[in-house]
Amino acid sequence: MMDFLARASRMTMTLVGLGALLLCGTAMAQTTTTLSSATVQSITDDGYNGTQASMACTVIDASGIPSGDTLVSATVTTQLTHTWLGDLTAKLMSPDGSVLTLFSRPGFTEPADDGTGCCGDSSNLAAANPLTFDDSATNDPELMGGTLTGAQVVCLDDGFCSYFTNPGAAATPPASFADLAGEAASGNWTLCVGDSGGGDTGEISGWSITLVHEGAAVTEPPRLVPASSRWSLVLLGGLILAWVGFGLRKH
Ligand SMILES: [Ca+2]
Ligand SMILES: [Ca+2]
Ligand SMILES: [Ca+2]
Repeated sequence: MMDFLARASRMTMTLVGLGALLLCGTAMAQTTTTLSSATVQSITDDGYNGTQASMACTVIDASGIPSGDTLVSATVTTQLTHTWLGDLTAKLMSPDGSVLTLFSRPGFTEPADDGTGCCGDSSNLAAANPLTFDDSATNDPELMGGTLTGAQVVCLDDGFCSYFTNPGAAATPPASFADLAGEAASGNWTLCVGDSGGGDTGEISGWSITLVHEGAAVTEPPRLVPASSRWSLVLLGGLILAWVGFGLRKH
């Protein structure tokens, strides 16, 4: 008899718990949005001086994401066409105004983020061989092209197509995509590329960004149970009473 009552009590508690979950819910969905730009923007040869104004920039409009959503994580894929990649510095500007340097003049330890000094890696970048920047990647972009000779193309000829971010002499934070977590996801994301050495030229051929974002946590207020569910609860209650009664008669 005691065993039966204990089982009945446990079942009742379980049903009460399930009912509470059905009546009060917490909503916080994560969404992944990938947006791309096919805008071609030529990069001024040897024009970089450390300012955004001295860089070629193209914008991805992410205003379709709800304005209250915050960023969880991001990755960027660049399509750059350029010889002598060591000329280049690439930066991502967030809608909130943060500047994340993806890479800074690979192969050259620049004394400052101002375009002075010379020279980085001589390998090439091609739009047909896009590069992905991702916190979980294992390749350092400062070593980009380091195993290639002459005019070989990164990713195509060395298989190194994914990199983490390395700001070099550029100001931090942010130093990684993780440092942008909690910022607004909605708005304009901008890729800018500057060139710090004369003679080799190129362009931004396109790029894309993948944004993982989430809305604010919302605890929904308790709801009145709809009429159809009320009849289900009455039926369930009746079944429990019948089961308990049957158990009592048996004992
Ligand atoms: Ca460097
Ligand atoms: Ca090289
Ligand atoms: Ca150049």
